Amino acid sequence: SQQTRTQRGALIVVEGLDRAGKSSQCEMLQTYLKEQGHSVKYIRFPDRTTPIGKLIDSYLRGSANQEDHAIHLLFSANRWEIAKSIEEDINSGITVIVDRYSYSGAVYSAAKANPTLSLDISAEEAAKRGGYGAERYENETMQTRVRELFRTLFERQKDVYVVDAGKTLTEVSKDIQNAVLNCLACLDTIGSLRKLG
Ligand code: 2DT
Ligand code: MG
Repeated sequence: SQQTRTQRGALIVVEGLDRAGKSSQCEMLQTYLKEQGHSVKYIRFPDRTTPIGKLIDSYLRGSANQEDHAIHLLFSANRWEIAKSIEEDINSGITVIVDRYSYSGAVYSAAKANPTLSLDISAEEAAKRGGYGAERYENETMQTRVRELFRTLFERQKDVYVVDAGKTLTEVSKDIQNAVLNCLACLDTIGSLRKLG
């Protein structure tokens, strides 16, 4: 007998700022898709109902503290707790709307971090430096793609200082020194403002 294959459901991730209207839009989208005859589920992260979710909830409400890395991993673990059931739903033809996912995980954690230096170099300049090496990721396709993604990720990020790494060793190290001195000066200013109350 021939088995009918279920059409796989879609995973629809909705990301954005607090108060952007994500939850309302997710609800409306869910209603709409149901009217169109789709099987739909709407879930959100953090899922505050699980044991890990309860820890996250008390952190967000300010009633408990967590070390920055620990809370980052708890958010991530919270997604792993639910991942299996999302996969099962999608495989059984249910479309799953997700209110926040790993992009929020990356962006909200990065927003708390210290300034970052990104050493940027073009594929051509890099190639002039005597090949890529022999390890798994050291080939032109991968390097070009990774560079593109770094650039897109850092483009609008104010706390990422992009250094042109195509210059000479001394020039690049001067640029890095200046960036770091700026950053230390900023921390100094913030420090004295804090002391003033
Ligand atoms: P809600 O207001 O949408 O419940 O989110 N957050 C969320 C993180 O910092 N990391 C994550 O991985 C996720 C999913 C964004 C509560 C807050 O939790 C933040 C806002
Ligand atoms: Mg919120």
